Amino acid sequence: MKSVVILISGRGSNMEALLAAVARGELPVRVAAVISNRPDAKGLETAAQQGIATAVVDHKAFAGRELFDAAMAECIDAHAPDLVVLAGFMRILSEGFVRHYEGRLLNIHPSLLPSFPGLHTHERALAEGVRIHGCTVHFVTPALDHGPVVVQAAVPVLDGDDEATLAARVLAQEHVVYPLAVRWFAEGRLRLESGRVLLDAERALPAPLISP
Ligand code: NHR
Ligand code: GAR
Repeated sequence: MKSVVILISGRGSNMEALLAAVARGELPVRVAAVISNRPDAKGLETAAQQGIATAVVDHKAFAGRELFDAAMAECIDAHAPDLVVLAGFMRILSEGFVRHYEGRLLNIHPSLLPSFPGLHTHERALAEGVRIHGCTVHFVTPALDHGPVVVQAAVPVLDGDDEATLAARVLAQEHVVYPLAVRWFAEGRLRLESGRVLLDAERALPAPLISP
């Protein structure tokens, strides 16, 4: 069974959705650890209550991003995971870190990428007046929120929505698609090849060099 390390920064509801899917037998992975860059992340308590190993790598304790990323990578690699999952993780990761986990690092972003990369996505979607919003699971590449898309879920923007109501509608979909994407990876059905996402793609065997 594949093992997963989940990185969080706060509430951890996406982490909870993943753990719940594992508990229901719908997600065949072993969650090796939950790691936060913030010591006060609520999700750490939730994970510990469920018997999952937790760790904190506090970005404030490091002089720069590269040093933080190196410490984070060391903490992750101690668990030798097959997959690293960003679940509301709020620190931009350096190119070296991202390359180290190429093809085994997923993120969920609260917009329909490539619209609204970065922060404050719901506020910006409301300000733009879009009628459809949503979330995106993507492989992480060095270009922030521009990695190859695995799956997206769309929701309507309704009259009278504010940031909170819109965020809640999107979050409910995040909790559906993230366990789905991680499951595809766990089952060996999802991979990144030459920068493209492949789902259920059988590699054709090379034709044998035998003449009749
Ligand atoms: N790193 C790389 N290289 N590529 C991506 O696609 C990444 C990434 C790191 C995180 C998640 C992302 C999101 O889904 C993610 C994708 C944090 C910021 C940010 O500006 C932006 C996007 C995302 C995560 N962070 C501030 C920073 O200076 C700090 C903000 C805070 O601490 O609250 O790192 O949206
Ligand atoms: C989620 O909406 C996630 O998509 C978003 O933050 C929320 C975290 O909630 N992620 C980002 O904005 C990354 N920059 P959670 O901690 O309850 O999963």
